[in-house]
Amino acid sequence: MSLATESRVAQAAEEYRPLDADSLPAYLAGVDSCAGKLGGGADEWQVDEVGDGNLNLVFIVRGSVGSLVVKQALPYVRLVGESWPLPLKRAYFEHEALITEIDCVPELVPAVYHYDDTMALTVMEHLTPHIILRKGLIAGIRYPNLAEHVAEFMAQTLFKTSDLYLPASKKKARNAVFCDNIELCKITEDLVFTDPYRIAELNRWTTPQLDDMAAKFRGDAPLKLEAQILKEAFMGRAEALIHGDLHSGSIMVTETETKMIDPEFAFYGPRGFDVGAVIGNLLLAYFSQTGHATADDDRIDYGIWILEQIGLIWEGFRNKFLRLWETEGRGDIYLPELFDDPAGATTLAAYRDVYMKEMFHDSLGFAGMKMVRRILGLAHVEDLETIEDPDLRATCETKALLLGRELIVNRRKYDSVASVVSHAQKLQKGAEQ
Ligand code: SR1
Ligand code: MG
Repeated sequence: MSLATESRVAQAAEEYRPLDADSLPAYLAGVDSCAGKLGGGADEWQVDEVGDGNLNLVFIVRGSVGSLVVKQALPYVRLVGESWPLPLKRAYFEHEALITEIDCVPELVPAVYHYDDTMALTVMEHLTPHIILRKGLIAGIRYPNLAEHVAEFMAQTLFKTSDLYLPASKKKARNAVFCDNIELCKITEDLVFTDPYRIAELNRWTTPQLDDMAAKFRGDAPLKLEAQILKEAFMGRAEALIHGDLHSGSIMVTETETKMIDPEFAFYGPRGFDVGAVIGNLLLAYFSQTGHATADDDRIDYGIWILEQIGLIWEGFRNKFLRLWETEGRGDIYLPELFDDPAGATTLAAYRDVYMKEMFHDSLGFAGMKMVRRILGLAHVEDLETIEDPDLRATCETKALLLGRELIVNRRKYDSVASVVSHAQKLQKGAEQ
């Protein structure tokens, strides 16, 4: 732990206190930038605790003039309780990541009004009438700008924090800052890359329906080998500042707007991890659609819409990333004069091709890991959990597990999203069961 971090942690231990609906107004009244946004006096502000995530407190505060959101870290994992302590310094990394993202794509992240290191608290723009994308996908809502926005967010943040854009000294310095986000990385290392492949106390799944499948996964040598390779990539490849938890619960939407939230898991890791999180969660949404069908809507068309978004997101991301490379590639890793010779253009095209193909395969592997962990690990997703009939839920989950495994083990065989989509559709129709 760095000295700066140590002193921050020590100070936080002395003065930190979790806020609640009674104490928050007095706190905000002392912060001019926030009090002004709310308007009126603290006694008029309405506070609602709305946090439904796994880790933190989240409040919406409404005043006569405006509203805002307060997110405060708790010293433990909210989902599990005080038996699982978690350092408050994650609020620092979340704020650092947020301001980096704001530099890259201000229109795609919430504005930050105030940050308090000691209280592990950030005050942000209240996104309204936005809803969590995951809830929109469960409700069967289409978002015409989603793919474009998600692709833009990932291309800008993953390119502009990489060696293709930053001088090596700056990139290494930023990497050093985020290296200390150890405990949140460890959550991912355990919950995504390890626990679903072993007997672990916190694992859970739809039982008894998936008991055999869970056991099979724990004994599946090719699957465990590739999971291990992907875990090493996650732990060792400091390619860009990744959001680190870019699932559909970390994206807020209206029909026209999209905002990426909650980057507390951010660190310098493999670019494909964010892309994979998006793809994996859309695939989970896809396989859950049968579970949300009604007499009026079999959700087949909506499932097709979800699959189309995966293609649009990958292609949009790829094109935007390559365009940024062409127009703003100035980092120490990339010297255009190296490609000035007669064969240069071909060599550069080949390099870009290898770069994007590797990122595509990484993304598919991470997508698969994200799918498996949400069905066999601790933290599940509402898309599947809200399917009340356990047999129907297990049927959806089985298809998702089969595709997850396929993407992990055979990711290098796929050369396009179309081939992934076609495999997903075959599984959905039961052709390969
Ligand atoms: C114990 S935290 C469980 C999960 O919640 C977060 O959103 C991350 O995805 C983490 O793995
Ligand atoms: Mg979160």
